[in-house]
Amino acid sequence: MPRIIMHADLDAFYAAVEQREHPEWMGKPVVVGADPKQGKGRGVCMTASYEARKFGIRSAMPISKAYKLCPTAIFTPPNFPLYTAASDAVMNILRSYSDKFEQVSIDEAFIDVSSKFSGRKKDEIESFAAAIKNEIGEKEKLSCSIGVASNKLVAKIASDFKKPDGLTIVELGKEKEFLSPLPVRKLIGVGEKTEIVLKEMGVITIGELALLPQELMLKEFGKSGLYLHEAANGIDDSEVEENYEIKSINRNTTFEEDTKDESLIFAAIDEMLEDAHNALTANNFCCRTVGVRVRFEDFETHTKEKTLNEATADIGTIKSVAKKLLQPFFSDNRKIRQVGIRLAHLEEVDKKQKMVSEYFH
Ligand code: TTP
Ligand code: MG
Repeated sequence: MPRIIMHADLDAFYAAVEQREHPEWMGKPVVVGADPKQGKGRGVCMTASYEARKFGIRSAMPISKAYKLCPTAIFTPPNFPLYTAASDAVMNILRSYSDKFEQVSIDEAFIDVSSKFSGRKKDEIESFAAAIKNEIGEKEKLSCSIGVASNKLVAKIASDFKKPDGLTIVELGKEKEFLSPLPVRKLIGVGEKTEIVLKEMGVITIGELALLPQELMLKEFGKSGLYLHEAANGIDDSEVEENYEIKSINRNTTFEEDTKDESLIFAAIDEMLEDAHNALTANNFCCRTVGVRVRFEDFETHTKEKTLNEATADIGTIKSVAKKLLQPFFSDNRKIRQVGIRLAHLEEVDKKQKMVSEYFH
């Protein structure tokens, strides 16, 4: 079955967070990075708002050069805790729309949403992606660009196609046509060196690269030549998979009004656990630790966790552990403002099964 994959990438991420935190910077050139010290500072730009990009300022550019291009820009040092928190919130939104989720960097992720559609109607896909963009805009006040395609390779290039605030859908069967006019550099794996070699071979666009015979690519670039050949032809079978680096799955719910209503609180916990459990099983994981987090009306926050003897992916077990952990909080007089859950010590189910079968054979 052909898949529907989306790639979302936040626009001018660090700079956009800074503009959100300093509304007076909205609409102005903002550069996040080193202190330019009147053009004599060292270090580089991490990113620049789109207003600053109009002056030619780019990521990785020396800050002294950025200062020369636009001395009146707002130069600000990075505030990583702020970016991490914004990233986590956005990733949770993206995850909530997906069957499978894979975070690629602080501001981009792939989601596999194949099961959300019965066909591949463009307007349905468009409104689904628009809903994601809307939620990120409403809740996090950030804008992103989304690319949609039948594979990760094309979806990623599509998200970069119309930035900022873009939405590009590449229809099934049109992958090659979409890639064809773009420069080879857009393909992951084509760096400066490969670009130069290809140029010497007379190849500038992905379409031209696609025409080179497989044998020639193998001869020129070895194994990666075969990858490049497939990529240029819009072929990529790699799955969207939860990053193996992830250590835990966390979810939080803030109530509209602070509450002591046990059924309301348990319902929120159940919903978050089911959502986290979906993420867990979609990626073939089980967990050993189940945790809950309670924030009272005065913002005092408590966490409780239980580590099980054996990893589990059983939703019943996970729910009953969480409920037991939560129970003592109800004897407190204060109302609850926010509850959260955490599944941690994640293990890959396959790995565990493999170990077991190796042990028995
Ligand atoms: P990008 O997604 O590459 O860039 P961006 O989000 O700023 O702009 P856009 O996607 O709209 O083109 O990178 C995400 C963040 O990573 C960026 O905001 C800052 C950081 N970053 C660096 O610190 N150094 C770099 O060289 C790059 C490219 C990014
Ligand atoms: Mg980005």
